[in-house]
Formats: sequence, C-alpha cells, structure tokens
Amino acid sequence: MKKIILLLTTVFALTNSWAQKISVNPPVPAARQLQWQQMEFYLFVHFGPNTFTDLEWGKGTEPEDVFNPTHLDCGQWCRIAKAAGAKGIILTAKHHDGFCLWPSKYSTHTVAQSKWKNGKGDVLLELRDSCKKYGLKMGVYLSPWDRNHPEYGTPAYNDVFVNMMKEVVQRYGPFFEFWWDGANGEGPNGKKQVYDWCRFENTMRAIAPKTVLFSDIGPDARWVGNEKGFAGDPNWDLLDTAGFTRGIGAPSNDTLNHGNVNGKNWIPAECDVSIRPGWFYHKEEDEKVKSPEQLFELYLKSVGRGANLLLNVPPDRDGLIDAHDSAALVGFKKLRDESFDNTIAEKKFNTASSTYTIPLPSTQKINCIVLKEDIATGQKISSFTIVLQQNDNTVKEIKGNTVGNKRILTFPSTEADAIKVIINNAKATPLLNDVSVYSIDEKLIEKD
Ligand code: FUL
Repeated sequence: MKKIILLLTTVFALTNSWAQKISVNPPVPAARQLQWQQMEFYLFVHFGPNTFTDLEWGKGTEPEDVFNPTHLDCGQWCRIAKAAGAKGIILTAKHHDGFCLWPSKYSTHTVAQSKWKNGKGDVLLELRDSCKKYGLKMGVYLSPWDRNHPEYGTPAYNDVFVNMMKEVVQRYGPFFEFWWDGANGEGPNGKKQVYDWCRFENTMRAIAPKTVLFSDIGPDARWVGNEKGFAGDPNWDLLDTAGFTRGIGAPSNDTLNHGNVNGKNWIPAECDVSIRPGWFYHKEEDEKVKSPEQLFELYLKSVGRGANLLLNVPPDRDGLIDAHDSAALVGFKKLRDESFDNTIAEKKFNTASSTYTIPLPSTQKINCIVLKEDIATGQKISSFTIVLQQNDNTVKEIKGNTVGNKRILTFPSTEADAIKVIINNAKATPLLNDVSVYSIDEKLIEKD
C-alpha cells in the first residue's frame, strides 16, 4: 500500500510539474509535416551534366549535348527504391549548373536543347510516371544558384525562379517535398543573386500547400547541419529562425544538428547523405559505395534519433543505378528486416505516465529498444531512463535525452525479463505511445 501511495504521489508530482511547464502555444507539426515524418526514409537522386563531366559543381557552360543518358529508366530507380524500403525519390531537377532536366520555358539550357531523345526527353515526366506506377512519392530539388542563366544576378531572375517552381509543380506535382539549396554563388555575369525567399515561399505555399518545404532553416524541414547523415542527440524538432536567413545567414551547424529545446517553430531535421563520397556518379567511386552495415548505422543516427533520412543514390551515364549501389540498398533493407521483423515485446499506450513497464515473454538477451513519442501535440520528452530488469532487479540502465518520432537505442546484449521506461524530464505531459524490444545482430550495435 505504502508503495502504491508513493508511486501515485510521484506520478502526480511529475504530472503536476509538467502541467506547470505547458507553454500556451507549444509548436506542433502541421499535417504535411506529420505525414512527411512518417515516411522516415527516401532517396535523393543527383543527376545531370555533372554525371557526364565527372564534376560535382558544373560550371554552367557545358554544352547541352553533354547530357545524354543512353538507357534512362526511372522505373529501375523506383524498383530499387521500393526494394530498399524507401518511400519516395527527390530528384535534382536543376543543380547549380542551371541545366533543367525538364523542357522549361524559362531557360535555354535544358533537355530540350540537348540531343538526348532528339530534344524530346523529359526526366521529370518519366520520374513522375514511374513514381505513380510504383507507389512512391516524388520530390524536387531546385537550386536557386544558377551558373548558366543570363538573368542570374538581376531582379528578373527571381521571376525566372518563381516561374520555374510554378512550372514544375503544375506539370509534375504533387510533390511530398520541395528542396531549396541555400548555395548562393556567382552567375555567368559574375554577380550573386539576392534571392527573394519570401516570395519563393509564398509562391510555393499558395500552389502546393501540402508540400513540405525544405531549406537549411525550413519552414517545414531543416538541414541537419552536416552531410554525413546523422542527427544530434538530443534532437529537437524545434528551431528558432527569427533573425536568421537561408544559406550563410543560417544558425550554426551545431544548432541545426540539435534544434532548439525551446524553439518557436516546428522544423524537424532531415539528414541528407550520399551512398558514395560524391553527390553525382563517378565511376572511380564504384568501390567506395557504403556497405549495408554503414547504411544501417546511418539509419540509427538519423531515423533512430527522430529525423528523416534522405539517402542519395546517383545514376550513372546510362541513366541507371549501378549494381554496387543497388546491392548495398538491398542489403540495408535486409538488415532492417532482420533486426525489426522479430519483435520480442511491444506495448502501445494511450495515456500519459511517468513510467511505462513492458514485460518480456521470457528471460532473454536483448540489445535494442525503440521508443515513439506522440508528437502530434508537440515534442516533450527531454530525458528518460530505460531500466532492464531480471526478477525485479535492475540489471542495466540506459539513459537518453529526446525521443520524438522514433528513438532507437542499442546496447550490448543483456538478459532481461522486463523493461521499464522512466520519463525523468519533459517540457509538458508527454505520451510515449509505443515501446518495442528487439535482439539485433551484435555487430550492428551503435559504436558511440
Ligand atoms: C549542396 C550542393 O552544393 C551539393 O552539390 C549537393 O547538391 C548537396 C545536397 O547540397 O548544397
């Protein structure tokens, strides 16, 4: 009885202190952000003149004929994405060299001026149709920096960029995500552009209100502060953007990596990383494709820390994903399936508590626990402890900070017959709505 009273008092005290901390308007995700967060993992495709010139940043002076994929098959990209368990594909419709992978009315540096398919080719159209066929969502990367466009560096270029956004949304949308690169270098006349971000954002909101808008500082999803594919720990879905601008005016990489604990805006992190050293395909990197194990580690450090994973897989000069990359992707999927298909125990909760108990069906070795926080009403948990128990005795304690959409914790295999998750600190009354327990291959356990 004494124990019960003590427990009730503790629960009440915690709940009460959380209640006092509830801010009047805590930032919450919009419906488009919640849907996006559930996608967790999707592919990035860097493709364009650089694929054929072996550059990472094209100069903008490359003849259009350089772009000539002999066997382009977006269906192959989609089949590989599906086999990898990715939920969508974001294509670099225009990189810094300004070359448009669709026949834009607003540029003379596009597929229409190339000899590829006698100027009748359209990569965006092919990808749109393939994504539809294979049930994948499509997204577009459009670089405002344009090293080719004659108007770049003048106010007229902002009209060009707005027109291009409208053109791709109307012809090839809807998109689940629109990716703005903050890079802002010089154009063909040596001038830098003053981007009209406010207009860009208003345009997209008006024509594509369900599309998640990405840039280093959002408004809907933020850059994670590195191109290595890992989110910070802690990782808040919140960011303060007042006083900051996109590109070089963004907050520090460290802030982008962790978010702001009391940030005013809901802007979760997306981890962009390439399966190869470069973003574009280079034959000499064929042997440097990340292994399934390395990809799994990235998964733990991105999706497993509440962020989304945007994994770049660049097609080669044929217009196809190379066998090295597809093998790594299939291997990565296999590791995820082997790890998470055999759930030892899982419990769903629908009421908030400071302690969640999950009994295991028997005493057994475990080394991985997945927590999910109900983020629809905001992200709240800032500190938790997982207690592994055997015969009611504590055998191991694992401490963590934020949870968010998903938190995957791995630890050396330990025998247990129950686990307890204790919420030590939260910004407001939190709900952990799912806790599941696994035993994964020991070699996949996070190293640091
Ligand atoms: C950067 C670009 O400069 C790289 O080429 C690449 O596209 C990466 C995803 O974003 O800002």
